[in-house]
Amino acid sequence: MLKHTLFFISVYFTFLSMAQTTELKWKFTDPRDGKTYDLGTKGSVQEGLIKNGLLPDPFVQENEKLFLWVEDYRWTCESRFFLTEEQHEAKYLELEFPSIDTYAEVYLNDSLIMRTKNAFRPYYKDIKSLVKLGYNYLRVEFTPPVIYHRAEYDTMAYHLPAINDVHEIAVAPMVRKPQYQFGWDWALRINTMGFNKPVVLHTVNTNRVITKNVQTTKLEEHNATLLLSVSLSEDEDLDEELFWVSEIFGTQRVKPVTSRSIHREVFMQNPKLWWPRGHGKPNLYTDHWMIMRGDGSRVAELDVEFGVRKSELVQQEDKWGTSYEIHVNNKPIFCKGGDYIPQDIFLARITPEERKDMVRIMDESNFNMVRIWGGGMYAEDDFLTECDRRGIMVWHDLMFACSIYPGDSAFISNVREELEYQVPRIAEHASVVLFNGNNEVDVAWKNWGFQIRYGIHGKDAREVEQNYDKLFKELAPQTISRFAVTPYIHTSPLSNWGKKEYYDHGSQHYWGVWHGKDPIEDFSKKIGRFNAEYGFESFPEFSTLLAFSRREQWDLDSSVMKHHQKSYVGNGMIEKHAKRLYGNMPDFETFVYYSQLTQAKAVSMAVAGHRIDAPRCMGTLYWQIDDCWPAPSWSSVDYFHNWKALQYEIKKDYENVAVVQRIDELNKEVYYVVSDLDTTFKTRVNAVMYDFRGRELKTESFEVTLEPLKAVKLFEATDAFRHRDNFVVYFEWENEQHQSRTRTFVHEPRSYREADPEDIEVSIDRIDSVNQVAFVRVNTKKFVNDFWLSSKKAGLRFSDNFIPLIPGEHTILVYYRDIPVLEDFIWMWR
Ligand code: BMA
Repeated sequence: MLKHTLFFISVYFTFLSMAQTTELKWKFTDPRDGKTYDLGTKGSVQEGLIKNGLLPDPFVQENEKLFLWVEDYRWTCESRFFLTEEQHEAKYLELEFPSIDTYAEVYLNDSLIMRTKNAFRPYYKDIKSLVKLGYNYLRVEFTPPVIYHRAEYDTMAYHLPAINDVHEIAVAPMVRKPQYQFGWDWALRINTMGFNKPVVLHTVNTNRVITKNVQTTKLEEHNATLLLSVSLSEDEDLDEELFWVSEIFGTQRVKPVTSRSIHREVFMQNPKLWWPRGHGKPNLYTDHWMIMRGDGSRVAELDVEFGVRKSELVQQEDKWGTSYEIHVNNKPIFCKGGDYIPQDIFLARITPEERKDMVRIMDESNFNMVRIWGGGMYAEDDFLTECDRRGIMVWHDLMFACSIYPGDSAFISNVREELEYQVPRIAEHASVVLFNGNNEVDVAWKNWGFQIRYGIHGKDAREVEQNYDKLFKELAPQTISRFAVTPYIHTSPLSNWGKKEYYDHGSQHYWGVWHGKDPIEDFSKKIGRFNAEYGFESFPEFSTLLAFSRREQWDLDSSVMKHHQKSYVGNGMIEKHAKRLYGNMPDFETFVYYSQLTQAKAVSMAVAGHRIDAPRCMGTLYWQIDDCWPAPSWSSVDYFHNWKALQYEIKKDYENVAVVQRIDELNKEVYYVVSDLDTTFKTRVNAVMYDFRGRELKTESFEVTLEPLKAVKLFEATDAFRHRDNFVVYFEWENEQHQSRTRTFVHEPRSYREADPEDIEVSIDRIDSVNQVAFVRVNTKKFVNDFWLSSKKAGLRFSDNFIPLIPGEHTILVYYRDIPVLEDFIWMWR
């Protein structure tokens, strides 16, 4: 009998204001033979199967296919915990499931205590009256979404469109769990079941704080009004009058709002405002709060970090159409960044360090905004805190994407509970400047032919539209306004791509090149008022390819390569554009290299176009920053955080004061200086032009006065030398912090003879083992374009890459964890 199986539990005691927190350890049972295995404190049954050697790594080869059967069974997880007398006597004994995935029945000592149906919210249960001294047993029975919804699915009047759900029973929209785990055009399908976070037992004498929140409700020239709030996990018998003690704001009498929430309004004179990166300091305050009863007993005690700022989404009719601008503290901000997806198909194994590293990469690459895309997971606090501290604004989608969602009362109330938890938690972060209801749900219904494809007409179609309004125009904004002053928009994009006038109104996802047949140069020409998505795919570097394929499979037609390409458009699109830009690709390695160059060029063209177009265009977020497994995709850094060519290019394109290259209407290359600064800024831009033999041809110097959000044209490539074709132009300037910045472009209308291997000598010049930097010297006898230094070993970072090298000596800094040797490196050029 299962319940008699003895389990070990690992118990971590954390003493925090008298609280004991115990992370439960789980076992799971294989439904095929009844054998039990360790799961650990968190994770899915799929991860448990991998850990116990019952299934292989799903990322490798086509192993994903070996996981599909898991969804054909119900799964049981069990745990046992021991209660001491002291714990048993605690005032609250609470079980917390921070993110249980998704449909589960929870039994405590064989009695059903909870049914769960939403992985986006925590579940709590006060078990004080249900537990006994000594051992207690927990059993959780998971039902996969396809089984849970099967009967309903079979009798539905129409199926809810869910184009990315690859299962024949496509139920993704009905299920409140990350939508990409049902399959996506950059993700494998692994529909996890289990615990995204450890399940904890709290034995505490004071109620627990679930969310804390600080909202800047009013911002005037020299002062701000803030609303502070705290919500508790259990109903509490609160006094009519409580005392709120704050290190910053002093002590104040407050009245509870409900038996679980307490608010306090405070005023601040001359607050130090939180500013996005590049516009000032991201000032934050730290405070310690204590909420007490009249008799001195504590209701809550906590540390908080908050920022004072106001954010607005401004949409106004203007001479071009309708604007879409983020204003922070009354200043319009040009937003630069990308779209973020979950960093793994298995949420439980993404570490805080990996999330923080991703924010660090954004910071290093001069982002001031990241969009948390709606088909994934609500951002973790550690990610958002890192954004707060680095001044990276967050545009946060609610978790709905590319499907049609139900609107029945059970679904609505399920989402309401999710938002009541997520909104105050997320809105507390100063970095969060915008909530967006969904990704592409509105545009999908209006433009993707769902009505015909899914046979949704007449009253069914009206129901779809009513459901949309209920969810995204009533429930979401109403719930958000109860907890936050953060602006809300019901969808992104507001305007479809395609017709010319579409680009003049609101937000835009420009997919004309990838999903349409637009030429690649259209990236710099079809510009929305705020470009929240646009992108191009590439293949990851060789060490990443080796993580899932064998060398002999390095062929676009090998079934493993096809398997890892999840976009219906496929590798042909990459090949087509790469070939046009760079010529024939003799082998797979060259294809990988060209794919990255093509992607970098495509996105860079777009960014230059967007920045030059300011203030008509006020935002650029490319699709997509990261990956959830090793595979070709639109990402700029791969699953292992290796930078693709695009990431190096983006870093240069996103400088506050940047020299960018625009492809104009006549496909000419034109160089501009752009600035995001709030004030007029004067600088000198020096341009030195070399021929491919490294001879200096010409030097020019430009005194530029950069008005906020106005680009200054420097010159056209063809004007520089009417009689010469190929040349390199090296720009040098100072930014607003008097730091020297450089950027090199190659004007290459004519093909040239590529340097031979013997023309290039690569050596490790010096190792600085204190700072863990290797200085790699590259000596070239001939001109080398787009020189790419990569490593067979993963985990190296390079100061720059994919760069043109004029004949001579060049140094690339390589940041390492394990000292690299020359044999680790691979280099490519063209
Ligand atoms: C947009 C995104 C994603 C998708 C990407 C590439 O639609 O919102 O849904 O992965 O395009 O097709």
